[in-house]
Order: sequence, then C-alpha cells, then structure tokens
Amino acid sequence: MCDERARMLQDQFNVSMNHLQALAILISTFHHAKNPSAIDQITFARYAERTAFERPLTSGVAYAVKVLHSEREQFEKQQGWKIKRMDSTEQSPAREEDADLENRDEYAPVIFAQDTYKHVISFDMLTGKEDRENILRARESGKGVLTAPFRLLKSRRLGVILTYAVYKSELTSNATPAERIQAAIGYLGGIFDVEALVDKLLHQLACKHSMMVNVYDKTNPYEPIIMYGSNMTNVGLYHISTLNFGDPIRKHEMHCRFKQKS
Ligand code: WA2
Repeated sequence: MCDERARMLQDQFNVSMNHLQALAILISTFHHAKNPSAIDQITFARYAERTAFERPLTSGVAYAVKVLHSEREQFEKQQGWKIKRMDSTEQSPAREEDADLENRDEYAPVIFAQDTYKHVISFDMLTGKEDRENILRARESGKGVLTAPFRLLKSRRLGVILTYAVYKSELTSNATPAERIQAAIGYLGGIFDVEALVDKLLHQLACKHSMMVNVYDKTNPYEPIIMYGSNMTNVGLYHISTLNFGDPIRKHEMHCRFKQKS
C-alpha cells in the first residue's frame, strides 16, 4: 500500500513536471521569439490559472528573466519597477540593498507569476539560497531540477521548486554546460506546495485514517528533511518506498506505518 501511494505521488509529480516543461517552451515561443512579446503578466496569470489542472501538485508557477548588469537600468525603466533582493523586506535598509545589488553581474527578477505568487514579481531569484542553486543547476544541465524543501517567501509554507531554464533558440541539443549558461535567457519555476497538495492526494485513498505517511528528502542520508507528515520518532514497524522525482541529485523516500489503535 505504501508503494501504491508512492507511485501515485510520483505519477502526479511527473505529470506536473511535463507540463512545466511545456510552459517553458510556450514562454520561449510567445515571449522571447516574438517582438513585441505576446505575453504580459495578465495573460500569463490567466493562462497559468486555466491550465493549473495540468500541474496537480503545484500551487503556482513563476518566470524570472536573466538581466545582465549592463542591461539593468534599461530593464527597470521598461518594467517600471526596481529589482529587489529576496531578503530585503520592509525591515532591511534600502541603502544596503542597493549597494549589494550594484555588485552583481547578473540578476534573475521574476516578471510573470500565477496570481497566488505575484508577490515575488521584481524579486531577484539569484539572491535566495535555494532559488539561486536551482537556477544555476537548471541552466547548466538543461534538465528540470529540484530544491530541497524550504520555507517559501511570505506564506512561510514548506515547498520545493522545480526549475527549467529557457534558452535562446540557437542552442543545440548537444551543447556544453558553458554554452548552456551563456544561452540561458530565463528560468521557469513550478512551486510544489507539498504540505497541502500531498495531503489532498493521500486523502483520496482508502485507509487514510489507519496509515501515517511521511515523505523525506534524503539527499543527505544523515540529515533527512521532512517534506510531508508530522515529525515523529522512527519507532515501530514502517515500510519504505523510494520516490523518483527526476532530479538525479535528490533522493526521496516515503515512509508508511499503521497507526496504533488507542
Ligand atoms: N516562488 C515563490 N515563492 C518563493 C520562491 C519562488 N521562486 N522562492 C521563495 N519563495 C522563478 O526557479 C525560478 C520561484 C523561482 C522561479
């Protein structure tokens, strides 16, 4: 029964992942390869909302573009807003924020987002640890890459982000990592709200009350990160099913156990 649950979760993850990749191609076709672009925030948000059923484990999508330091001023003028650091919420002083941004050679500000995440628009995704690592890994590999579970901005909910890089159309399929980094023009992220969405999925199954399910990121076997379920000590008998979310550097496991009758 644990294997069956693990397989369902993995299938839904795969479906979501495929659709995110298609969305990355849509952006490349209708935003980057068309002048003027056929996509703006309103169009993107509407399309993302109407196709949300295709990405059952995601609670939203967001798209960030590569902006070089030399292009920053022009970009900000065109957008009508300034690129912000992810840690520069109301509290932190604006001067420090500007000084810090000044020293970077490139940025990845979000320009489009599904309405649930429109608060991330204008934030430089290279200034957040998990987002930055994901963007760098996505663009040099050309594959979908996953973060470890972490607390999202604003909502502070536990999530993982799956990122696909968008490239200039000239890129060949056998390009080297250096060529990929050079040819990257943007980064599409799907936000997986594991707490809420895994819960919804597992509740559709029978025996939900008699079985406890936990999902872990065990990329570091000595420091598993809980992705889903209540944190409990590993007592009693439990079954382990491995999960494959398509990113070879990440390892995930589902643990299932029957609840004791009290
Ligand atoms: N989106 C929404 N909330 C977040 C977040 C994020 N990243 N990071 C922290 N809280 C544009 O992978 C590219 C979205 C990152 C994509």
